[in-house]
Amino acid sequence: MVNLTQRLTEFLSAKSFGHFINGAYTSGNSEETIDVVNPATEETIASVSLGSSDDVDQAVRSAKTAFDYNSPWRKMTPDDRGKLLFAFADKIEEHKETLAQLVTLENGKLIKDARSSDVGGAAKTFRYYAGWTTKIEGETLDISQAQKGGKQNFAFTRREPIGVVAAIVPWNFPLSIASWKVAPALAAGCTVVLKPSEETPLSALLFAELATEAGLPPGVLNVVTGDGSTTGAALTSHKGVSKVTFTGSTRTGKIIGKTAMDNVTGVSLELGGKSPAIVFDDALDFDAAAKGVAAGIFRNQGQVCVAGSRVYIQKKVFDKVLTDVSHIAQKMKISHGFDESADLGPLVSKGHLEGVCSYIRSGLDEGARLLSGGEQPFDKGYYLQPTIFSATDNKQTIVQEEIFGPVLVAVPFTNLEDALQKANDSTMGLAATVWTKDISKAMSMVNRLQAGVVYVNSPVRSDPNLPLGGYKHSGIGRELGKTGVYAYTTLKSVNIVY
Ligand code: TXE
Repeated sequence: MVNLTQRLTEFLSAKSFGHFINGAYTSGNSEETIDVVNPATEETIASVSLGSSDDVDQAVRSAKTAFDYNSPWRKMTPDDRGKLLFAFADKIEEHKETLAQLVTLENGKLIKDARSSDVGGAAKTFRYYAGWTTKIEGETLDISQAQKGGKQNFAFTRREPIGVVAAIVPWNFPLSIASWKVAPALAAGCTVVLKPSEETPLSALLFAELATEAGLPPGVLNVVTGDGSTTGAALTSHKGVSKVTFTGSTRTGKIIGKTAMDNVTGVSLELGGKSPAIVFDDALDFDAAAKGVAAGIFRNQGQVCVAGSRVYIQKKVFDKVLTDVSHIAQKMKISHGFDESADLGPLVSKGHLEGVCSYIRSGLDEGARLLSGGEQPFDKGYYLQPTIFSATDNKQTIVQEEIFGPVLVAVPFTNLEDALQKANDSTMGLAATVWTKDISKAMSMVNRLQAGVVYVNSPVRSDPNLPLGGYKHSGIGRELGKTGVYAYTTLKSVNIVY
């Protein structure tokens, strides 16, 4: 199908993988393993160890030792820490093709997206946060405490790294989402235990290997593979962890939030979305709007937290815009991820495909009109046609629940108030897009949409300097940007009386 790079061929020749702890592979304490399956061929690529609580404990201890006040990592100047992160970004770039091929093998996504979003995105994020290591700052504060004998106060705050970070990541962007957590945590001076998704653990292991090759001291970045209920739960409940950062489903986010609270551990949660795209009848350029709506839902097979999965189109242009989006969907080439001309690859797993298909059935059962797609095009592989529904009832399951697949549902609206009411009628609030040439209308939407990210006249894209996170059930806290690095610090207030 494709010529794998030499590094990847060598990497995969191990066939079964343990955890990456303290700068080296360990065999793991558990006999249990998890198969990693190629979603395009349904063949097993390799197997990884299912991390036990002992494995997790070993990883957290290693991260704790690396975080010790006298450790080489803690003694490093911010500038040197920055150089290491730059070196890691260079390593990621150097092995771009290897990492991208691995992500495509385990996730199924298009290699061009793996190159740009996952690997390119990870390198960009590490470079961005490498620059932050030297810019973490506290404040000096005038306080009102009277001191006897002419003495004075010198009060200030300092930001300190919070400690060992448990990073739990999903499968949809295995490397870029990992980097949104690992890069700022390391920039702040923390150490990390990363638990990748059981669907996509291999790229995280190679990522840690490369970090070590770039010079990261042992124990600073550890990877424990495994599932959620055993490995993930052991990690989020470990008393040695000072901060849990999670991206995944709202259901799991709630469990993790409760567990973190039991240990009074800091937590940030980036959960799912049901993000609206709102197209007004005065949109600047309807072609661009249709392309933007299609890109917003079909990129990465719709497995994107900010995917614009429900589109609200003003009545006058409803049919026109929807016909244009349907034409784009029908022309999409469905193929395996290594096909450079493909537009849509397979979904990540059989289980996930079945879940998405059950939403399609629910759409039909609840009376939504299927305009395009809805079928599995091939016998082998977890493929699904790009699917478009039209619905009039905003309460239908497919309009309300995150499907996380290439399924778009379109609903008409009459005016701005109607669009806002429908868009905000959701338990989620991660992102939204608005398509109009009227700046007053755009700003009115920007101000009133209940969403953590709003894009006008463009699908949502991530940028290391633009915070990402959600309103309502879409999460707590923000990743990326300055907020993203300060999330891994804790504040100490100091007063020197002199
Ligand atoms: O997510 P989970 P899944 C949404 C999307 C998708 C649904 C289910 O709607 O269809 O979630 O996907 C780990 N303690 N998103 O099952 O369960 C798990 O091992 C600690 C949106 O993949 O949330 C994996 O590493 N960890 C999303 C990670 O959590 C636990 C991206 C995510 O798994 C755990 C992915 C536990 N008890 C899915 N249970 C987004 N926001 O982008 C599971 N995990």
